[in-house]
Amino acid sequence: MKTLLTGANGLVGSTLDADIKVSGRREVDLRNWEETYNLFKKERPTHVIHTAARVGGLAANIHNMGEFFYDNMMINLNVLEAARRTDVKKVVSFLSTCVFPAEVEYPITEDKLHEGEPHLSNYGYAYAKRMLDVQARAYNDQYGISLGGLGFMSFNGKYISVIPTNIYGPNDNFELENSHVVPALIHKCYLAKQNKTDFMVWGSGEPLREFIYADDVGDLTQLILESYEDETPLILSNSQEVRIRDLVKIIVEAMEYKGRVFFDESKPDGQYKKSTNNSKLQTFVPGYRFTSLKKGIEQTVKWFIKNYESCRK
Ligand code: GFB
Repeated sequence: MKTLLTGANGLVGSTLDADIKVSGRREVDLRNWEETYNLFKKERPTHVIHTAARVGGLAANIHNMGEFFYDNMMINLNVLEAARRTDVKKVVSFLSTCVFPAEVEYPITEDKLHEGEPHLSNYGYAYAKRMLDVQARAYNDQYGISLGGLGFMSFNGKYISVIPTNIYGPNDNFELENSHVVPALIHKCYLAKQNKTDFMVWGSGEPLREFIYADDVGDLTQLILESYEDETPLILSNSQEVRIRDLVKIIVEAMEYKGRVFFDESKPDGQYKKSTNNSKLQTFVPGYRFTSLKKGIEQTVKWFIKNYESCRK
């Protein structure tokens, strides 16, 4: 197995090991077909973990809908097509539970992926990521397992989509405005403590989210690359839901912040919830021990304070 990892310096990418690590646009701009195809022709990987994407939190998605659609469409079209043309045996690509329909019967299961419009706050990103699943299915159908001339099975590659819930952990983007809720609030709480100011949280604090620790996503991804034989998508979640206001309590405790917390209801709440059913994952990895939110947040806060000067923010 010769593995190529895209997005190697990202939140999930930094938890994974690979023979070839591609870190960011400056190295290879995956929106550019020539650059992407040359990379695959030169490196000839047998397996690909495709984590590279244009990502961001609620505000970034709302304010850059067109760019999130275009960049992710181009990156995914190029990576899967270059993989196909260079006979890659298996590609594991990443979606996110925000791509599921906004109006859906909860809990979410994999088969509901295309059953209606996604939430408006993730529109561009969600449809681009859905098309990644469509591309994977279309490629599996045309280029996947086929009966060779003499009735021998010939295997021409498998394209799999994994669908994690909100991921958090070390090496995240802690930028105040455009990052996801966990890194944004860790950074804001840190500054409120440093500057002895109030800790401002967006929205009502009522929405519900499921968070999965990046290291757990890394573990599961390695297992999926090695032994997940099904072609249908797989939700990566621990199905443990938390209200944003309770997440805030965990961050305040981990940061030992003693000041006041305010909820700024002029800021968006986004989707109310994205509750998942992870029974398919439980069947694949029975009894997998997920990192608890409390422990994951403590480790991320420790990492952030230690790497404050150099981390993405
Ligand atoms: O993580 P987040 O930006 O994305 O926000 P989504 C989650 C929730 O946290 C929302 C609240 O209800 C926000 O109102 N929140 C409170 C904050 N304070 C803050 C803050 O300071 N910053 C942020 N960012 N949120 C994303 C999708 O949706 O989920 C992405 O837009 C991706 O495409 C990601 O799928 C996993 O969970 O709402």
